[in-house]
Amino acid sequence: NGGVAFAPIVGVVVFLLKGNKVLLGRRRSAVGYSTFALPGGHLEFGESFEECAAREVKEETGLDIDKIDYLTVTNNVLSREVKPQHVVAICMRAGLADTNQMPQNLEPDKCDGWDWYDWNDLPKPLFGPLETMVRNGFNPFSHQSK
Ligand code: 8DG
Ligand code: MG
Ligand code: MG
Repeated sequence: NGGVAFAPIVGVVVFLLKGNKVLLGRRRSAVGYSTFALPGGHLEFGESFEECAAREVKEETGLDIDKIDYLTVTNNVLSREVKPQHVVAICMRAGLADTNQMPQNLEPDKCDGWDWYDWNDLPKPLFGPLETMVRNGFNPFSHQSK
């Protein structure tokens, strides 16, 4: 759980891509309240990044993902939040296992709902860590996974 953390925590976030769109939801959590963010959550004991990505996307949206790969990592010190936290975010990319699947809002206490957004016309405000990536020119479509 991502409450007050006195040590850095590991997050896994997923750029779920469909055509030229990415899945985002407006957060209801205290951290990043009301900002648009990727699906994702915290790495659990023993999980691979891919397992965590698939589990969090399933828990939050009901979607099954595939072609999961690693993109990059970001170091986010969210010191100005009501619940300050320092999260190392592992950023993954994935596609839909079945392109006809529709996202469901399975954690309505944490999110207002999921939708697809054109990468060139992202909603505002973005969650701080995502905003920083976009400002730095990060592009999940063209990024070479390593
Ligand atoms: P969990 O209890 O399900 O494990 O956690 P969660 O409630 O789903 O966690 P979260 O706040 O959605 O996010 C996981 C961590 O990743 C959190 O410390 C914030 C960080 N994070 C980023 N960027 C993004 C992002 O774009 N989306 C999400 N969801 N989290 C992000 O650094
Ligand atoms: Mg979660
Ligand atoms: Mg989450």
